[in-house]
Amino acid sequence: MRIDILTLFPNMIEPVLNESMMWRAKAYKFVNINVIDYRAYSEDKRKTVDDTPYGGGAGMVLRVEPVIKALRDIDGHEDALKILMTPQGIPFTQTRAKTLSKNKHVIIMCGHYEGYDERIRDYFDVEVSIGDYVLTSGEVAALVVVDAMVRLIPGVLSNASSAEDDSFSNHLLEYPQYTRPRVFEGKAVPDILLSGHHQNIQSWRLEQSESRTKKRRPDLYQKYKESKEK
Ligand code: 6GU
Repeated sequence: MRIDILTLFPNMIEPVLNESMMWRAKAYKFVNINVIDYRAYSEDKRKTVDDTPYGGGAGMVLRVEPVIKALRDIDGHEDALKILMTPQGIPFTQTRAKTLSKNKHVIIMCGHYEGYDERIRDYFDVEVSIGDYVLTSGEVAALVVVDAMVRLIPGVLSNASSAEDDSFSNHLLEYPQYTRPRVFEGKAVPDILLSGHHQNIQSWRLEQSESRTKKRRPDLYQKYKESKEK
C-alpha cells in the first residue's frame, strides 16, 4: 500500500510514523508513506496557503491552487483514492478502515478547521471525519486514519489473529486481560484463567465481552445481537 499525506506540518506526522507499528510496517515494506508539505507548491513569495474569505468573516480559508498543484504532482494521483480530512466528512469507523486498507494507493489531505475553499472538494473522492469534536488541524485525524488502515494490512501485525479479535470487528468490546503478578494489592487474577482449561477460558472471555459491551456500549450490543440473528 502507498500513502501520500498532504500537510502543512510534516513535523506533526513524521515522528509518529517512525515509531512502533508504523515504523515496522514501513521498514518491512508493507506500506510506503510519503509526507508532502504543500506549502512548497505556493507560488507567491511568502508561500501563503490561505487567504481571507470572500464575503468577509473571521478566519482564513485554504487556497485551492497550492493544494491542487501538490495533488497533481503526486505520481499516480489519477488512480489513487483521494481522502479529504474534515469534520464535515463521513464518520470514520472500523468498517471504513477495513475498506480503505484494501486500496493500493491513497492520498490524504490534512486541512484546517477554518475551512477549505469549497472548490477543493471537487478534487477528492471522499471526505472523512474522525468524530464529533473539533481539532485544530487535520494532521491528528489523518494519523488516526493511517494507523487504523496500516495495522489491517496483512502481515503488519505479527499475530495474524489479533486484528480479527479487535473490539468492533465483531461488534464486541474486548474481554479483560491479565498478566503477572497473580495478586496485586489484594486483586487476584480470575481463577479460570489459571485453570488451563482452554474451552472454559474461551467461553468466559465471550461472556465477559458480551456483558462488558452490553453495559458500556448498548448501541454496539444491539448490533451484535442483530448480527447473531442473521
Ligand atoms: Cl478530519 N479535522 C479536524 N480539524 N477536526 C476534526 C476532524 C478532522 N475529525 C473530527 N474532528
